[in-house]
Amino acid sequence: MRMEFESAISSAIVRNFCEKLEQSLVLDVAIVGGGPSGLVAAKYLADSGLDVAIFESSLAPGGGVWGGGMLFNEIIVQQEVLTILDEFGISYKSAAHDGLYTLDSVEMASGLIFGAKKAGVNIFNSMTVEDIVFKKGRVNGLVINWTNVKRLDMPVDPLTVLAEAVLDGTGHPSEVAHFVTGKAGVALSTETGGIVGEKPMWAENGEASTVEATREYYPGFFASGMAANNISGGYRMGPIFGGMLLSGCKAAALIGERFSNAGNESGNVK
Ligand code: 48F
Repeated sequence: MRMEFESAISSAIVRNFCEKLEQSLVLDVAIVGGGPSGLVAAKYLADSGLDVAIFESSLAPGGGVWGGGMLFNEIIVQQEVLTILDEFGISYKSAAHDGLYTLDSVEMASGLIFGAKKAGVNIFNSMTVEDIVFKKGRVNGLVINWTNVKRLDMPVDPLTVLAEAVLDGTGHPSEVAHFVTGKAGVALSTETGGIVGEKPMWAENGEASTVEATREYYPGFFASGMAANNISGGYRMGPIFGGMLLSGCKAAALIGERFSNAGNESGNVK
């Protein structure tokens, strides 16, 4: 029987979506949250040949970028991240202060998403990470569900995604870190062993501490961006995003290094 036009549309969507999802059930790197740090980390990890997916609870990835500063849709970055913006093809102009640049937050959000996608990252939107897979003393993956299932509190069991490395890019709440401490009940490599909690606004300090705080906090568990800053107790910084982009780069470098070391040990470089 000839396939009707409507059925052809639905069938192609279902087939292709399922193909992407199936490809992402076992990953090298699973990133939670499609904010700026997660998107930058995703692009550079995918560029290096790793299998990477982002799970984003909102309909649109981009996190805190879209809204600029108090919904004035412009954001600020520092000179040292211009090469990252160039690599994503995002434009910027000099601000009235030495070393600061301003850019359109809609271009930045869409440019980061497009860059990550074009590098080969599978991005799943409207999917919430509700737990971690924790086996043999390390974080091994994620537990995912549709955001609306969570919002409506429906009694629907989730699915799982396994990954060699999990990156918490969930921003201020550092949700994955809460699963690691609260559900797995293990200590993170912080001064208290727990989530220290974000301090008030101090822009320069927060920018530096975000990058500093980007690291592995438990075997298999890394954090970037405001999640890292919240875990380690850094200051907040508002609508300046250089630290987020540098944090994404650092996360990609640290996770990438882990894979090259593992590859060198097993003779199995990807
Ligand atoms: O907060 P967010 O933009 O992450 P970020 O990379 O950047 C922070 C800045 O945007 C801004 C800032 C800079 O000065 O302070 O806040 O640290 O994006 C986090 C993303 O994670 C998603 C959330 O919807 C957002 O898009 N997210 C949060 N929890 C979950 C999640 C979850 N449990 N599952 C999936 N996605």
